[in-house]
Amino acid sequence: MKTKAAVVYEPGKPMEIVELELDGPREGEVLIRYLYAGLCHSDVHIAHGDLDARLPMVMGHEGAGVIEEVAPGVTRVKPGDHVVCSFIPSCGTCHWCATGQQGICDWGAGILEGSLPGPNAGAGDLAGGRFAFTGPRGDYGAMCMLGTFSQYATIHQNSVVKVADDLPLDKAVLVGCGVPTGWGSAVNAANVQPGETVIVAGVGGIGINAVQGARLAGAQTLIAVDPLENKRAAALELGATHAFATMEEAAELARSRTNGNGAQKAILTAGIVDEQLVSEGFAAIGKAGTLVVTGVGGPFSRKTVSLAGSELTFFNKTVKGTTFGHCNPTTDIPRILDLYRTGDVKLDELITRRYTLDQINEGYDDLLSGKNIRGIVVH
Ligand code: CXF
Ligand code: ZN
Ligand code: ZN
Repeated sequence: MKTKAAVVYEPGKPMEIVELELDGPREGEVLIRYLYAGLCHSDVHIAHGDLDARLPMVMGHEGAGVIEEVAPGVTRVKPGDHVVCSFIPSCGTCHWCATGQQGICDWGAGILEGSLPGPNAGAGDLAGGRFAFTGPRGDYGAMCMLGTFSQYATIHQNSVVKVADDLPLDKAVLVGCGVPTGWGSAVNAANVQPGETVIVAGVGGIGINAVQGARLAGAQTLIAVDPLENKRAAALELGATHAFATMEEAAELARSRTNGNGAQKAILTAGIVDEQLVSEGFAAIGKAGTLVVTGVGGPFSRKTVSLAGSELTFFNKTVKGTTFGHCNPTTDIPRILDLYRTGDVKLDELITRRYTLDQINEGYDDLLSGKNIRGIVVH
């Protein structure tokens, strides 16, 4: 069948809208009609060449839609089911899935090749090396084995999570990457406890959800850091108790709330985390504090960082990296959606603007200029 999709052909060039041929589902795969896709900074990292990827690639890794067709061997979903896609698949049987760590399933984060995690993330092929999209320039990969900036895609059942029919998919789409990555970085990775002083640096599409997670986990002083006023305002709306433009101001407040010790937890979620932010975050946490670093599928993935050795050891500090906020897609996507139903996790408030697929480059211009918490494509 034919499908219209937004494709990156060359790093640094705008995405192009092209018509592609889509091969139907084979063993274990499904045909999905995407209804909505989310705009995440990681697409830009590939489009700009910060992350190595085989091109051309159909972009987009936040998606929600309807299952149109299933191939033999599919047990997770049936035609007509509403699903949210997970940017990391969960095979259910690898060591990580079997030990409750689906967010690093070998299918999605298996082999560190170049700067991209996973056997398929860099090439965008399906399991077995097959490319479902083909077009004028041969085989086209699908970002994170999804390619949600296409009207239709053939994807593996391991990449989808069934959701209730009455959930609005334009909100649920955000629970495929940005929301669990941020929320889980506070709830799971940082393990925020009631009464703690927590700093979240970078409160865009990921960090705003770290704020939501930390609030729900009971943070007492919850400090958002972002240079942009609109982001700080959104963080205050969604649970931050304070918001500053710099980490220095946040660290000072954290010390004043902890007898001079420093924050119990700091979470770095900026689209571009750099070494300076890591050392500032490390300095902002106190004795026994934890610094969590997430959302860094950009230039940071090629960097090394230095930490003050004496603070690391004398002060029992922990530095923790996290992908997908240590969430398990098959259980945490429904869990977060349940919290959305009860009003404990806000999703509607995260959507700044809706775009057509043809407006995709405008959407990314808005993302890069800091206008959006999250933009979504309405297919
Ligand atoms: C990214 C991580 C790096 C590879 C592409 C997907 N995750 C979410 O944005
Ligand atoms: Zn993402
Ligand atoms: Zn697995």
